[in-house]
Amino acid sequence: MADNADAPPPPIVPSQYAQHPDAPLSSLPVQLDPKQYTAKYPAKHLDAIVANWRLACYLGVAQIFLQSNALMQRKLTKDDVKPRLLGHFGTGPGLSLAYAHTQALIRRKGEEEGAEPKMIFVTGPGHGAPAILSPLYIEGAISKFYPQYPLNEQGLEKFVKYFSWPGGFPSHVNAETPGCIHEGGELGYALGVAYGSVMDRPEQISVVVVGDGESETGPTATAWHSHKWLDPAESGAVLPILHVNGFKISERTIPGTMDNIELSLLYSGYGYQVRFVEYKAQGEAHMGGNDPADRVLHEDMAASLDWAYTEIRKIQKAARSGGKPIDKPRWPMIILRSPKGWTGPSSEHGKQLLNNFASHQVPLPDAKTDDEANAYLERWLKSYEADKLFDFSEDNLKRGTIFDQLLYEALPKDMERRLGFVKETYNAYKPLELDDWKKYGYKKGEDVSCMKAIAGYLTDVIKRNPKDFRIFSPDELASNKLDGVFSVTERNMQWDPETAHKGGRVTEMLSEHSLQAWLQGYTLTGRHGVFPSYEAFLGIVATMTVQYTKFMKMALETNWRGPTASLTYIETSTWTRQEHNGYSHQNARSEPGFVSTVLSLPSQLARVYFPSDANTSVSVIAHCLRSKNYINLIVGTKAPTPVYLSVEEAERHCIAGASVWENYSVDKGVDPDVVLVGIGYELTEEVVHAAALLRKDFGTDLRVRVVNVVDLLVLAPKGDHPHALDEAGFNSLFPPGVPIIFNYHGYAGQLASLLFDRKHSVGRSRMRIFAYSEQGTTTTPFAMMCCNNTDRFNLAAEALEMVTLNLTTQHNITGDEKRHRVGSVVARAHERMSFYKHKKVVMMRYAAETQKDHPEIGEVATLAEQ
Ligand SMILES: Cc1ncc(C[n+]2csc(CCOP(=O)(O)OP(=O)(O)O)c2C)c(N)n1
Repeated sequence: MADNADAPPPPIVPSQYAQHPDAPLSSLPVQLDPKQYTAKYPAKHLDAIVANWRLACYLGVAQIFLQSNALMQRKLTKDDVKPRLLGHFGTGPGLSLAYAHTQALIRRKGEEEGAEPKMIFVTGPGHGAPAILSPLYIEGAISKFYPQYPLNEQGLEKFVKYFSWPGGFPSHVNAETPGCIHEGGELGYALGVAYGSVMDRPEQISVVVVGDGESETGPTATAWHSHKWLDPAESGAVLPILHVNGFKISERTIPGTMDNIELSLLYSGYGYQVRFVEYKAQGEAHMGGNDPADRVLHEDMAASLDWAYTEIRKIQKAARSGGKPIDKPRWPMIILRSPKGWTGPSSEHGKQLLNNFASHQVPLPDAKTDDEANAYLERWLKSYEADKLFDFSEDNLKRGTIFDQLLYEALPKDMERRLGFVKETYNAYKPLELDDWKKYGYKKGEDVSCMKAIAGYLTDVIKRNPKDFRIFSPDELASNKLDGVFSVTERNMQWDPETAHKGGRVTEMLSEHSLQAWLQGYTLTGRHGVFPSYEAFLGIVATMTVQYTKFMKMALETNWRGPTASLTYIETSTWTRQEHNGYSHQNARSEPGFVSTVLSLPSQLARVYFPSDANTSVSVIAHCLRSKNYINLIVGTKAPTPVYLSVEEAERHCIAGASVWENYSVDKGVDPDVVLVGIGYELTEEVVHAAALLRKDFGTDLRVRVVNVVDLLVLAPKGDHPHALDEAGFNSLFPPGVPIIFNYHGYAGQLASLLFDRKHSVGRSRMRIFAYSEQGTTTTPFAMMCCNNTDRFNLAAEALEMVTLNLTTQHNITGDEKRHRVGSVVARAHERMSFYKHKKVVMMRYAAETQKDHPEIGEVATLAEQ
């Protein structure tokens, strides 16, 4: 197995360019004669594509501008124009073009092959929502999912008006958009999402439009490599369309400054065959999508999609027919060069609109207030000749539409294949086959790595779910001690002969962005995955997670999307055990960081777990894999550590989310003078040791309760989170008036913000929080604790101080009890506190002199006398 390689790696597989080492650069872009392809279709088919496109462009402009008169059956007035002109036009015609041609391709291939292929459409420039909503309305998907917008005159008026209108469709594609599988606000991850959506779906092709501005983002730049993790035998294909309209909001794009040779070199280097489809002006451009150059481009686009489809099928056939898969297949891609603001007004008051960033958003912003602009808008809308594409005859209305039948000649016949209807985009969830986690538990007292315990469970998940579950990991599976899964699976990199074509479930790329995007695409189309990572670096995907959660929240608010598996992150190699990698790897995720990120999500969707041993770890991962529609974050340690709880105890503890650890508390934790709370494995271990120190010194005179919190959000304010403790539950763990010391793995602020609203049941002055405080260096594990004041000596000293202050001011302790207990604790408190502080200094000195922790530190904490 690759992980235990005892032989040198196989030689690098030569690229296909190696067969033509002397080929001139100009031969890199794919050459084809569009007529050869389009001659095969009836002329009506191309007319139908053009009609779909022009109508979609019209409806797109209408959505941006009109609150009434959507059909333009009377003269346009300023009153017809919306008060707020929202949405983006510039990218629209290119997007609608790609959409119309994808639908037409499905139709053609269905006619040729007998069954229409299954495709998904992913819109990178999600700000161009009107351009996608329009064809969705034409194909019937809007009316299916939103019966308030029927395919009749009133429905269309309403559909146009309610774009970017309170209560209507938002300005960016999102979960409310049929067929959509990504949040279209934050640019950059459409390409990766498209790749995730086809993994383990051999029959599926996802067409994705990537904006040329979007292509400048880090997530997109890295996602071009995604095909290297796509085995054409087990997975489908992605057809990227890079939309080079040359401009972003107010600047040229990088691809917009590159010639065809430069672009071919770049994308050929990523491993693609590049086909250019270009708008080549023939004289002055007309508005309305009806100039000769438009028709030429349509022919080229149709032919190029046919070519791309054929190339995809060639690669898949070679891999699937039992013959020899093509090494390093060069997947097709299309670079579409179209002018920004295509089909729109070319200039206004001497200002260039067409082919300029000025048309990025709304080209005629004064259309409501200025007569000239309003008249220009009217000419523009009319230029699409949409009136020729409506058919209000009774026969047509009976068919359930108001659109000319010509339009349907370029749409998939099978409704389920129309891009807004594809089931995989909205209702494909199937639960995993999962075994009872308790079979994967450990004996109390054993030393077991929490991550190895999780890997043990995941191994079984992989065996039971060979096609629906993947691990997306940034090159750290072995380092994170999750490599036990390699007993049943492999990595999945297709350019490495050692891991190609083996059905591996481990998808490892050193790009957290790509992993996140793949996981999203994979999950939103019905499958399951986990994302383990070094704790220090998961924050890289924080904004993507936030965007994804927005998608999920809105998905839950639609009544037509089914559930999706939760996204489950496993953060390990935490700051507490990054003493060897040093300060750069010591992050509990700086604010705003990953725990903070998850805590800031809509609370009903967020879950944060800090398992405290191997058994709680297995219980938590099993729970997370069963869950739906959440963002689960598990933060755990990877070093072998004692199993504190039996399987049964772990189950009870995880159900409660937090409980008293009686075995480490005085008198089972009854009637405590102080509560020590551990959250996170190492932090809990220090709590257990601090309790042991106090017990050793004070016996039962000082009543210490140890609490562990495994489910962080039990501490959330009541009513804020489904897991939040109610007041009785909170008081049960933290009796009123008793000092509490939290030893928390994350940042103090995270915990403080959860506890802030507990003012009634708590009284915050009796709490102290010790947590990671950005102190660290290359040192020993215990010295890391000391740097952050989360060590046992500090906790014991702090506990004693709080108890002393509390006991000396409590007036209800009287008589013998006062003389005995208070006297014996308080009288010795100062001397013991000084000793603990001294001991800490001794331990730090020992670490500095020997590069190891004092042997006493590693001793197993003693159980309380029972
Ligand atoms: C990550 C991110 N940064 C910035 C923006 C703001 N923004 C919205 S549209 C846009 C320009 C996009 O250009 P491009 O991808 O080429 O799309 P198109 O020109 O087709 O509209 C920008 C920068 C964003 N949405 N996401």
